Amino acid sequence: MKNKNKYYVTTPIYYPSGKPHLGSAYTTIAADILARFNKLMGKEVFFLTGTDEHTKKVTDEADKAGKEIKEYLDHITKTFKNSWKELNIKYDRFIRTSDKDHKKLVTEVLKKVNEKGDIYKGFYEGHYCSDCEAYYTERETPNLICPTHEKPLKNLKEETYFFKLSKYQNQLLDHYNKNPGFISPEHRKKEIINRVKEELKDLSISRTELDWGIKLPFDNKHTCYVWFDALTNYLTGVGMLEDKKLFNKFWPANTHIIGKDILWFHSVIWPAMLLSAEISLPEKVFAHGWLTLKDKKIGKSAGNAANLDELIKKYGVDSIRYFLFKTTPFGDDGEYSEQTLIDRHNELANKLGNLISRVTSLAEKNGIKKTSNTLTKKLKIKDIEKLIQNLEFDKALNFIFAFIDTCNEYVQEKKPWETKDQKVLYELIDSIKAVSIVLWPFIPSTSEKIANQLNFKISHENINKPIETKKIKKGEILFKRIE
Ligand code: ME8
Repeated sequence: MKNKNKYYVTTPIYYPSGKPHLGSAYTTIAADILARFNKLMGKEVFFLTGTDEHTKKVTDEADKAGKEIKEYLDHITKTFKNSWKELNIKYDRFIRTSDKDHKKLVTEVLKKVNEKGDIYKGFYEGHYCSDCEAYYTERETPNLICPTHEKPLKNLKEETYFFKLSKYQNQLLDHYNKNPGFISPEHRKKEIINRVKEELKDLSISRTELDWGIKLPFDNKHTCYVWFDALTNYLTGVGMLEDKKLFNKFWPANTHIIGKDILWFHSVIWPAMLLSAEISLPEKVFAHGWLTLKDKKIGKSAGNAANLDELIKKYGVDSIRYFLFKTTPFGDDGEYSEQTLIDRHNELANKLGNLISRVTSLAEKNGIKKTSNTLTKKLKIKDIEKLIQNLEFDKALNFIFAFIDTCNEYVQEKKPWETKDQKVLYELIDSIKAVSIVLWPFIPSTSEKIANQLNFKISHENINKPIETKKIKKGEILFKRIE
């Protein structure tokens, strides 16, 4: 039976061929928002992220750096962990595909799929992008240039093992049909379904030219295709091999969050692998849009324009988190600009920061008196919760900030600096409490500062439970305006 009290969310596992950047941070923060939100709703949460290490790019980068692969990987995974810590990401496991349990599980899955008769030996000839680690047909890319990386594709000719992806065409279509929420957003779902209906080719899942990776258990001259290896991380990460109890509690995953560039792998190849291995399918695959710079996907090459460490230093984590999810609907592409980031930061200062500093300084001076709070009724909690659950983060933030505007207008209208009305000040303090709790998934460290200052606990039941604090102290300035 379906366990509604648990929530398992994943990010893609990133190629550790360079430091994390604003694009990888985008997905990881989104997963963190969902993990925190579901925790707040009282669910038991498991949040998985990590690195996808068996890619040729890793060996190239290690060579360039003059390091052994392991030394290079240990160093770069540390930079990922550091960045996630800086960004206040609270994952439960950081999986590396070089982890022992993962290699063992990939071997098990390969054996199972092979025993099922879904793997056969053949010969592959076609085009490959080693940055996407993906095969392309001439129909998809008539100019033989990778549509994502804009680099020439490599011509591959080799003996390979194929996975019988074509066999699962009808089962996949049936699954999409019966589970309309499986692929999101809607317009991307249509594209995938049309492609699957048109044709599903068997997938080459091994390479003889590459040594770096996991060997096929039935032919050790072949190295497992990096995507077959990587997708399996979602099972290893939640203990399929080493912790059955954990696995039984959390699998199937509730939400795989990914970028639109890797939707095919997650909505077609991954479920087909699971069908073949007779493992239940995840509930939802959500493909978000790209952060772009001059209309190009931000990546390592974006350089300093979107350097994560610099941005964190300059604007603070919560301004970045807020900016990323307030500016663009999560499913769409969004053009990055530092000016927009500054505008968002100032919005936090002018709206939230201003409300808190005015109200707490008046409450410190005049005191507060408990009363029933009519103001918080205007905070549309149920709508906000539904929007977050649907990954409509920008809309949820619009609702929350509309309420902050209402609170600021209430201050103007009631003029507590003249009336010294302790009941009005109580209503405002109690509303700040409610708003800080719903903002916690988005800007956790700010919410926690407010909770410390006003002495309440961040919990779902406290959204509507009247605040008991009697003495209010004005705190530090939360966001300094940038001119
Ligand atoms: O694809 N905007 O790893 P990867 C938004 N290892 N999101 C972006 C982005 C941008 N400009 N740039 C990157 C891989 N991303 C595989 C995944 S999963 C089993 C294996 C995010 O390092 C986005 O989520 O290329 C994208 O899907 C992911 O980083 C790709 O990271």
